Amino acid sequence: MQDSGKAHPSRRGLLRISGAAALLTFALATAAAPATARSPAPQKYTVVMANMSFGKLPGGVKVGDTIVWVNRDSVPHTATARDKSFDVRVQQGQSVSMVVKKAGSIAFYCIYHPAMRGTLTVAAQ
Ligand SMILES: [Cu+2]
Repeated sequence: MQDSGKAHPSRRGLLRISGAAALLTFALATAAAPATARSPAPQKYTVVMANMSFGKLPGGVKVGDTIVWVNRDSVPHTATARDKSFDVRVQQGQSVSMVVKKAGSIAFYCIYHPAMRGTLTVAAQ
């Protein structure tokens, strides 16, 4: 909102301010509908760790979605982002949920088995 810069705005100034408020209200109301339509509910995806590698990585992941890392091996694994944006430890036979916080093309690996690696592509919301 613009500041008129006057302690006692003229009648004309008040009219201008209320006109701006009406325009802003209109802009917010018209912007709200498409924004809602473009933001589907957060999705949940599964990535399997098996046979000492990461399984197929999901496409279409967005910030706010959940990834469930499932470890089907008999040793612990991690999914550790090289940029430190996530670091999930998953014991053998367990699964761990992670909410995706950051957009980008995020390379990750297992700290115990560095040959295990992948790249998760995340879109902004
Ligand atoms: Cu591992």
